[in-house]
Amino acid sequence: MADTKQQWFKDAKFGLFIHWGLYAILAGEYKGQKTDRIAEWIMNYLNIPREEYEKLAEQFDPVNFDAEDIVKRAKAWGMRYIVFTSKHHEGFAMYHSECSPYNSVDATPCKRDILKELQLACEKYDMKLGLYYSQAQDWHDPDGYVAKKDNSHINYRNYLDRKCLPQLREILTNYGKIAILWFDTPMGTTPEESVEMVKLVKELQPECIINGRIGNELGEYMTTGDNFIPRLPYEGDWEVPATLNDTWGFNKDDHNWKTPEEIIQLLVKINSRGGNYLLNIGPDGTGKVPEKSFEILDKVGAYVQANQEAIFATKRMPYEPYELSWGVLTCKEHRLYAHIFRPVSSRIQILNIENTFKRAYLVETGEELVFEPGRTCEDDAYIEVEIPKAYQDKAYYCIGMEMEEEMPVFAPIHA
Ligand code: FHN
Repeated sequence: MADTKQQWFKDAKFGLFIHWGLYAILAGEYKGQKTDRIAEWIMNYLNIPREEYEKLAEQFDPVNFDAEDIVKRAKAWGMRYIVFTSKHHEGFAMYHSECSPYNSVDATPCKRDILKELQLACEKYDMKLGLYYSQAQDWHDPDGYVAKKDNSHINYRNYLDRKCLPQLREILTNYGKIAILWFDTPMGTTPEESVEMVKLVKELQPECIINGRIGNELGEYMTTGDNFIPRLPYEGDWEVPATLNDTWGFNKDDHNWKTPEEIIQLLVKINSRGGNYLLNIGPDGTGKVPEKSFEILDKVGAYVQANQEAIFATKRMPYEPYELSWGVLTCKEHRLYAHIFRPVSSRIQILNIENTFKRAYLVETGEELVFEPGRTCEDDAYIEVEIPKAYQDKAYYCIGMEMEEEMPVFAPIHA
């Protein structure tokens, strides 16, 4: 069972992923050719030669990037950590790297160390900072892996010694406390090579958590597939990396945004099953985050803030019901929470929680609610909670219930 042994990660529940690199300048289109796939893969999908692609760095002048603004907003949305792409598969470092001039300071007119800006903003607003680093795929380095292409000629060892390991050392040395090292697509990385990376991370920052995509089962928590939610509550520490539309990097033609309501439901569903939701934004080539992302996240943030106690530090539901026709349950210690996503009429009923209920209340206001525990003719325990008149045609609110006994942490749900 994956265990980070770090309470902050177990309690965090909601984080912000930021995918940003040179691909944002192309925004899904190169020389009139578009990609309708994830836009940060444009170099790979459209077979853009390395010498052509790297010229994008000369255009990198993100006048609209404001690290503080993003961090402040993430805080307001209730997010507890940020994971930023220090180097994605394209190979471009978004910080001042000594071991490769292909970076946001040396190769650009703006000469900005983006990671430093983000680090300072995170420190100022007390936000945990994690770093994404593409350890195997590097489409710029002749010895890095390139997915979907022939890799028989590469000398991965060479790339590890020249670029990957030295860059990991840099990002773990020059940018303060790093909460997570977020590896991705290990490709042909051997167990020994993954161990080298783990050792380096832990030598430099013993408390830095390593995600599941280090590969070779060496991660300290499970990273699910992109946008993939386990069907049932899942044991241990885990996280779902997810998009707001269909891309990570900015794509000007991707307007397939999820609604705020969908995102709230996904967040609570993931929390109810025991996981964290790492939700992405992709700034454009100038560093501006799409307005639509803000619009969605402002609404999600309003729900999260109003119902914080029913989200943060919750535990996975130990047994059914996890979901009901009107919404999803979360729990922690002596409390059970009913997140209501569809209007219910005058009451809700929750079956099968064997406990003594002491109190029911509206989480956002603290208003006490009338409740009645009982047993069905089949002798199943239930609790019924009366919905106040003003809420009877509403959705997206939460009811808290206090119980005599703590919810058990574990029950053999996969039996
Ligand atoms: O290939 C990457 C992709 O571009 C993106 O970074 C996601 C985020 O989880 N990870 C890989 C695909 O799973």
